[in-house]
Amino acid sequence: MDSIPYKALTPETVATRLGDIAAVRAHAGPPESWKVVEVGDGNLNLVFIVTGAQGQVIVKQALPYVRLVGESWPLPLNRSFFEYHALIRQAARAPGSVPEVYHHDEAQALVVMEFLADHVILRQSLMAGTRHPGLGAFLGRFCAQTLFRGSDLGMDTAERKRDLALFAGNIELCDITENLVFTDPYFAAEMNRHTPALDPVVASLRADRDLKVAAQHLKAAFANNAEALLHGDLHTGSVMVSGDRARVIDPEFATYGPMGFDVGMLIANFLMAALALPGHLDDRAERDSYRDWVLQTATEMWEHFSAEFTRLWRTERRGILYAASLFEDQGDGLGAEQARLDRLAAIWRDALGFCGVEMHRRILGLAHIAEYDQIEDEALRATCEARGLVRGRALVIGRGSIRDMAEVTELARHIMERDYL
Ligand code: SR1
Ligand code: MG
Repeated sequence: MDSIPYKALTPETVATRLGDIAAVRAHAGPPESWKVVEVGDGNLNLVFIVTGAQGQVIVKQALPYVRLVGESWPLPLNRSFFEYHALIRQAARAPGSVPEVYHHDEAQALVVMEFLADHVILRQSLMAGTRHPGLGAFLGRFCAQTLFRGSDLGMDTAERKRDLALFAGNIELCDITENLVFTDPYFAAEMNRHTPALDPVVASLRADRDLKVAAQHLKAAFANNAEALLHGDLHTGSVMVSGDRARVIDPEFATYGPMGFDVGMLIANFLMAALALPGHLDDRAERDSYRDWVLQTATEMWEHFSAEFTRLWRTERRGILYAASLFEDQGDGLGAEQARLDRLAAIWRDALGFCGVEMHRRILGLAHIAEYDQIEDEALRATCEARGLVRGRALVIGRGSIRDMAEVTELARHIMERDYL
């Protein structure tokens, strides 16, 4: 049977098009009762909230182009297929950490999933100065479980190789990351934009040979080191929160890459949230206290990542790497520990570098972040962004010598008191 050709949904067509799907009816009730609104505010897709007699669901559908830019930038629909496959793997590897998937239609490029009642996007919450207890622990465990269990440390070799081949098809989204994160910020690429007052700092970054070389080393690591299945776009816009609950969403950029990429992107987005606070919280004492919470959350994320990675290393290391037959089975538990520490050190170093380039691209590239963009006072925005650029450089260049999160957060505090313009 021929499948129905793809058609972008509208609030008016959702009930007709999805009303017969049992999994959707089971969660939302009969389609006659549905009220549908489109709420997508991301860069790429349509997102509908369907509210019915029985409950609510989210319908996420890919558009055949980049929503942020328009039809002039075509983008394949198969990103929905990769998002679905990433979501079901994350659900298995880190139970309870992602929305439940109810239905996937590959031809229509859509995923129907759990509606996260009362949740908001973490980025918005960070601008509002809201605290979320346990967030760092949740994110650290999510990264450790998805990355360890999605790598040659934890996976069966045949499954891993099949999976690597499957996600190798996510070409165009990888291409976006490769260009937007690692290359475009470092020259005057067509779609870049930045706050004009940053010009002198931007000129000095783009003339910085060491920085450009380091960014390309990081790009090589992203492109060549298929260490684990990554979320691939793990910023604070890809996390939803409600009090002490959190879920990770939007893994359409999923690809095999270095573990430090997800971890570093998260750290970057916490650092930028802290650096942008002068634009959002006026009261100095409140701002300093909230900055400390944000930095502490980033620290806890790394600590919980390390602790959970360590636990998994000791209890679930059943993949082809660092076989127990070479270490524990020979009475050489210390050898396994030495290898674990080496792996963690490599992830840490990578994470710092990825953190730095993520900070640069969110200030200089196409896809900015609300924390900076919503600072209306242009001079203040430039001051905050300049600190982000300087901090980003220090992380990229210093990634081999920065020891721990205490050093990272101390430097962030220091930089927040300085003016680089
Ligand atoms: C053209 S897509 C721009 C950015 O939006 C996504 O959220 C990713 O971060 C991507 O780099
Ligand atoms: Mg996204």
